[in-house]
Amino acid sequence: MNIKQVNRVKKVAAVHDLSGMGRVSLTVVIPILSTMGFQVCPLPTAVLSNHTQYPSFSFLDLTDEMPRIIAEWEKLDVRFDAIYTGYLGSPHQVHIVSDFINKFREEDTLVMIDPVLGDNGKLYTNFDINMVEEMRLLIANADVITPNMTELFYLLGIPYKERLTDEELKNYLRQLAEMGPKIVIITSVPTDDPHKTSVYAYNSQGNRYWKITCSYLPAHYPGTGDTFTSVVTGALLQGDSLPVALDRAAQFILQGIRATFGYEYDNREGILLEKVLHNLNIPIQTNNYELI
Ligand code: PXL
Repeated sequence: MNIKQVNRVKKVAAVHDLSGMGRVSLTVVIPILSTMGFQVCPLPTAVLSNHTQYPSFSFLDLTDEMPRIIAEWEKLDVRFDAIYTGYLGSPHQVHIVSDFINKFREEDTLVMIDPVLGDNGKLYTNFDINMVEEMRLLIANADVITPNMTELFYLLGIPYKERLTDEELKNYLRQLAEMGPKIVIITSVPTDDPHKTSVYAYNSQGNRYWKITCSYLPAHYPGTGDTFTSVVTGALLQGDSLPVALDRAAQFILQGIRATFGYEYDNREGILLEKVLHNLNIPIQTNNYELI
């Protein structure tokens, strides 16, 4: 083995935007994966003053810069243990990111794609159906995808529906897996009990479906999807099984929301991540996962 090419600390290429205010994308991905012991190498997609759930924002699209960054990384002969993509700055970036994955993916590389498109039944400001169509192409490259309920329906091209049975969810999970990814995880699924929320997952290698249910507090914080996927990425990289990775991520989100919820606070700033980051290094206390 070429000694130079061993990653003593595992490297994650993180393809997300950098937003100055509101904890989303790189400002969430970097602290979480660093705390879990991984080196984050950002390939920024855009620079924003703040995320797009505020009424206004500045936006610098880095589509033209990304191929230059990738070309330099090729010269450095850098190797990644994971490639993790999230919020893209333009639909065209899908082609740049697909090429990047094809060039840098090796047998053991984890390709994690969070198909960031929208929330609460709507696309984020700036995104249109063109981004949805491109995102359908991007997920074909993934080992793992983590859509929320809104993204699930946009990716499948069917109308949004809030309440779903386990059988419907299993069917949708399988349909998404048929689009390419080996593992599909659906986050923030409402349950019959308004005080609970669930995560559903399907691993096509083994054909098993998992469900994790945990407490729900009635508040919306931007960036919790990025937090969830970042923890799952770190957990899988450290060798956790899929259901343990999901448990770890769901419990961390709940800790973050509990640390924030009691304050009178502008929720657009996201959860008070800094208060709970250290929990990522504590073994998880309970397992809630079930096979469905
Ligand atoms: O967390 C998703 C996200 C990422 N990046 C930007 C966003 C959002 C959600 O609003 O606006 C810029």
